[in-house]
Amino acid sequence: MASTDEAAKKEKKLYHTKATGAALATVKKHSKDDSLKLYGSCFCPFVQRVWISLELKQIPYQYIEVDPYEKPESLLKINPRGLIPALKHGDWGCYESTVLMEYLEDLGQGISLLGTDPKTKANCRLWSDHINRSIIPNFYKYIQAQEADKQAEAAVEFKNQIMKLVDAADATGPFFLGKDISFVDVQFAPWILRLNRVLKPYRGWPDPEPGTRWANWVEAIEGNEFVKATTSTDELYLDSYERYAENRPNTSQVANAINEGRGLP
Ligand SMILES: N[C@@H](CCC(=O)N[C@@H](CS)C(=O)NCC(=O)O)C(=O)O
Repeated sequence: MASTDEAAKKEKKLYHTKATGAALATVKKHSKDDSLKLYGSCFCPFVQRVWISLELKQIPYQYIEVDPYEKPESLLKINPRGLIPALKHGDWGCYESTVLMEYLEDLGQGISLLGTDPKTKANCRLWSDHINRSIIPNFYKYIQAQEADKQAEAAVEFKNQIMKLVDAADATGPFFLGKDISFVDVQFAPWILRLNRVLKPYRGWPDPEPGTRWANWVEAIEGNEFVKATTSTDELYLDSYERYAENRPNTSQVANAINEGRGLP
């Protein structure tokens, strides 16, 4: 009985509203006013995609931490749906992480993540679509599943969708197109980071088998300096995702969409 009482009393962990570790240092470096503003939250993987792109390209920007569940007016003005990431460039604003990554690419500043070859670009867009449509929704299905059989089913599907991407990647790697990080890697990186920090503790997600193509990819993402610069300490992710792992009501628009069998918002 005591253990049930303890469980009932267990304090619910909430999402964080301030970056920690290396990500906090980056936030501080980018706190000054700039014509390019990224509205984001420290725990959000969709934001992290855009944030990594800015860091990789070394484009000057201002990082503005917002709580997307409080939906401040400054965010709603850019994105009436109140989702982050949102980008403001001068008087113009836009949202949707993939669209924003393409926008930064089109600015033509810093390194290019898509390159110039039309066929390579089309291939990257194809696999970016696979990440958005088939990998990410299965990440949430897996973390939100409560019954053991549903979790096992979701784990298989999630892994299968990842392996399709691994099979489509350059054979040597370690990144999707070869030795350099590019668009598809950045699209996937935030969820790769959350395998070890979220799916492992909450669902027992296994470490990749050493020496495999998949293991080398994960290692390369974890070791990239610009990915690291946008990553908080492990506790921030563990706490922020407890509400997904418990599938608490009204966790987020993403969680609702998954529970209702819809695509990502
Ligand atoms: N499809 C969007 C998804 C963005 C998204 O769902 N962001 C979450 C935070 S990780 C959010 O803003 N949630 C607010 C809410 O659920 O109301 C994108 O790629 O930018």
